[in-house]
Amino acid sequence: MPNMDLDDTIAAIATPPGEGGIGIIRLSGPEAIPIARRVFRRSSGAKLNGAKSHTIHYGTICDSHGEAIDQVLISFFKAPKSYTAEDVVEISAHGGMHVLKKILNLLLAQGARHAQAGEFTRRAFLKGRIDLAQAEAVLDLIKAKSDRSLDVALQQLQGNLSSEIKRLKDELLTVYAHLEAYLDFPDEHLEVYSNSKLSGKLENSRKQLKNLIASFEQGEILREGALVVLVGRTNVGKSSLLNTLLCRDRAIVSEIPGTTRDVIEESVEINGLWIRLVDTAGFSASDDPLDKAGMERTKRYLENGNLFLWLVDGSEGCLAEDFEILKSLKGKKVIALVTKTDLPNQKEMTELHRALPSKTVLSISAKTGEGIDAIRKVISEAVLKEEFGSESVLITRLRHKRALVASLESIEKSIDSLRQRESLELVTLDLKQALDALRELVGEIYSEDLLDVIFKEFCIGK
Ligand SMILES: Nc1nc2c(ncn2[C@@H]2O[C@H](COP(=O)(O)OP(=O)(O)OP(=O)(O)O)[C@@H](O)[C@H]2O)c(=O)[nH]1
Ligand SMILES: [Mg+2]
Repeated sequence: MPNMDLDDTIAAIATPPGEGGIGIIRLSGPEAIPIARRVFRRSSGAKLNGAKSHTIHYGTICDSHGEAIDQVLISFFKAPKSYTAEDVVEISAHGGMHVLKKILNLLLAQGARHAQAGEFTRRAFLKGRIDLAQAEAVLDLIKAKSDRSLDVALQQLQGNLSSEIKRLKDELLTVYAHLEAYLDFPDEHLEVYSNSKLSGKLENSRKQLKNLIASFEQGEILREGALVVLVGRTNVGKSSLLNTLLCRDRAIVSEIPGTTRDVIEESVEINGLWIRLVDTAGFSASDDPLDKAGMERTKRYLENGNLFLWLVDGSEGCLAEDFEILKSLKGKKVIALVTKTDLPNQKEMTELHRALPSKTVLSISAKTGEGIDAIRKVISEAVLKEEFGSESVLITRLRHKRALVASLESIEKSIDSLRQRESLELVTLDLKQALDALRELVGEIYSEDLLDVIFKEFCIGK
């Protein structure tokens, strides 16, 4: 990232492009307050001298010739009690792009530098106001699309993951410091932990790390959305169900088999969860090249779905082809939906009930709405695991998981070394690596490249 200097003052429009009620421009750095004073006049025309931290003032932004640009509210936050832990000024102007750009250009002409993406949050991290996991949570919170993903991001921002990592680190550090002291001062007859006490402590850390790593599957689903895939023969009602769950007419529905040929993915919030619903081309043995291409695409989704809704037409019964589809879902989480229950002549589904537990079979009608709320309930129950309540600390990012796995592997190595009665130096070395991996997770150790990768996902002005 070019021109990243922590000693200069940065400025950016913090609200999204387009027209809005208000638009906010943010300034941060040592010159933030002097620059703001130069461009702001109180409504009385007086300059703003000695504005206190955490105060808001009404007035006008004027250019270098004294020409008014906009009437604004201006807020002052003096270091370190601000978002970046630097002096920060926020100008709430009218929310039009032209006026906001004019004010921004004025600030740049007064010596501010245009901020890079995520640079305000990067400064908050570099100044120690938040750690790296919290900085990432800022982005997750902005991008959250459901109650649960918002909840997880907010808890991470408030430090629940950071405290958990700190606790793990402290436990390892106690063992590490003890071994270091013992090795550094061999003549002082310090008492070393017994092998079993050491193993017990490391085993305990191992277990906690494993539990945290195991939460990733759930955490990732909450952050990125669960992939729920609708599969079934042609004409069983997949697209009709997609439309019903989305509450809009998204996919074409017709009585012609093979209507849907491409995969359609749309997102929707279901009971507080972000769900990526996928309608697929119906399974068919057709030789038509377009049908075949559609089937290929459907098959790709069979690998990655978190949950599969297997649709069977209740007015036609469960046919051999239906069971073929179920076979291709072996090992996956499947819910069977018997569709079109509004039609007469519903067929017996004895074999279907025999093949699946009763809790996972529902009868539905996209036409009358029967069973649709029940599907929503079953989807959310299948996606949200009971053991992860709203208070649980969840790992939501691959970067965090990788750091925890690295830490776990080092601890397992140290446990092995102890078991094989290797030298304590070796155990200490592994412990140091386990600790370093945890430090990387919260950003006590970092590279500029890593920060570039993390913060480039942010918008400018955050
Ligand atoms: N009576 C009744 N008809 C339905 C219901 N759901 C779907 N249908 C009808 O069944 C036919 C096929 O519906 P689609 O939703 O297009 O089925 P599909 O599984 O997407 O079919 P393909 O895209 O060809 O694989 C249409 O004529 C729908 O109107 C239902 O609940 N009740
Ligand atoms: Mg369809």
